[in-house]
Amino acid sequence: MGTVAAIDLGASSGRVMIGTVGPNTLSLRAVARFPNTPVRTVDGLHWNILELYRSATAGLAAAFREEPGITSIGVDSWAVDYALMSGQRMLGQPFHYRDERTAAGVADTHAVVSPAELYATNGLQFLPFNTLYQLADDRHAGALGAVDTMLLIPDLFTFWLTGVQVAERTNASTTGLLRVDTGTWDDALISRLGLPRAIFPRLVDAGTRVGPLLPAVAAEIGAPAVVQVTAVGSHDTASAVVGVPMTTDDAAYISSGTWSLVGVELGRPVLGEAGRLAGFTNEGGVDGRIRYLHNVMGLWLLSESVRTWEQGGDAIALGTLLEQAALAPSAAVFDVEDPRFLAPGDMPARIAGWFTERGLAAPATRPELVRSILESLAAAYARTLDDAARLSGTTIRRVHIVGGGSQNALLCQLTADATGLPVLAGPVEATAIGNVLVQARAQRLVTGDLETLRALIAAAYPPVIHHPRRAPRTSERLETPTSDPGMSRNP
Ligand code: LFR
Repeated sequence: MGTVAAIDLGASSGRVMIGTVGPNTLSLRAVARFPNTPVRTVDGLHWNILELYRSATAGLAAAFREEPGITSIGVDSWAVDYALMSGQRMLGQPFHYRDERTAAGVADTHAVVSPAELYATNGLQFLPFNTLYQLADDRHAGALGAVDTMLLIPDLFTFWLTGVQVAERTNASTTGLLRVDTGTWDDALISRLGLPRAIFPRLVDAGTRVGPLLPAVAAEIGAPAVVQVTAVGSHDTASAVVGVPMTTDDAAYISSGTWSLVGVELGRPVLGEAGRLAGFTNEGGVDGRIRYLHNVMGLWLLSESVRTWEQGGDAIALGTLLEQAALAPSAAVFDVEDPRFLAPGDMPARIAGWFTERGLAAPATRPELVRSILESLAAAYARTLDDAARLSGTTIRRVHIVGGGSQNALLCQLTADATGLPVLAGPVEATAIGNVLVQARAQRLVTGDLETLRALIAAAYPPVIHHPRRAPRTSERLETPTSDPGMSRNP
């Protein structure tokens, strides 16, 4: 048995957790939680990355005070965003993916490579903030001149902790510049887009020991200098999927937080046009798995609504609001996928606008609006799972919800109702759990494949089951038989 520490940075908050792991043991405890509040300056929306690093290292210091025997640290965060480096120096503050600067980058990129051609090689769903579009904007702005390295956010933290610059592969797969077939940087695409090949660091897999802490960092956080930083599934969603306690191969997952990542795990990518048009991505998972999923807008709709109301001067008790929403009658459903909901802003007004533009009555009260958001999310989950099963030729008979949304009983129940399938809720900290377990395996505290790790999670954090309150809409809906026997869910 041994202990490791996970830094898990989400779009609205971060945490440092200590994980204790053995062949039959798994327990996590949080030692630090801190907000992640972006900052808008004249050039756009940025992450407050230094504040995040300060909070994370303060959390590590607390972790080592509590548990001096920690042997490894791993970092995960949201995907796609990056710092531009010149030697050891970070040039400017990383942009937030919700900054709207990338429209020109999308047009520039698609003028060179069509969306269909991109999908065939990188397998990625179109999201206007994918790294390749952001880099196109940097290139356009002349910001790449002095740059010798691009580091994705978790890789930046790993660099600050160890002095070693690498690109962890699951997160690199979200840049759009990695080939989905080989998992290597797409040199041809990089050159066609006029990007400097040299800025893309050496790729490493989750589980790689990147290096020991820099002596100065070890001293600052009170850690022994031998502590290793281990690459984990550094894309938070990759760690979250490791952390889904799937014990059967007919399970789908929803990683429900700021975003809802809805899909299945596959042994190999699905690259057809139908998948591209349905917005499905083939992101790289831990152990070479494929995360075949779609980004649904997520609880951002709710958190941004709450932020809007609070800015207006009202104190919002979210718990009470959710209780009232649970008692509210069934609400009208809107399309959560509408791009108008992507950028920060007055979400209640935008949602109302969606209804009124169609001559429909918008939710009249706050509980009704909350109910409408949750029902709309559940409807989008059901539609997306339907697509996932159809496009990948898999059968889905149960749905796991992990992350913050797993604690929202109303959302879980509405999802069970909308899909007609049992929803298995939890663990809430699936991402940190996935982070911890990949480190623990690299430290030989546990052995085995992802199924072995997930059995450990299922035993330590038994999910709460929400049964559908009515039969599936159609019995066949989520049960598309496998047409290609090679398309096995697990390799
Ligand atoms: C979730 C997530 C998604 C990614 C989005 C932007 O936190 O990492 O997987 O599409 O954030 O990076």
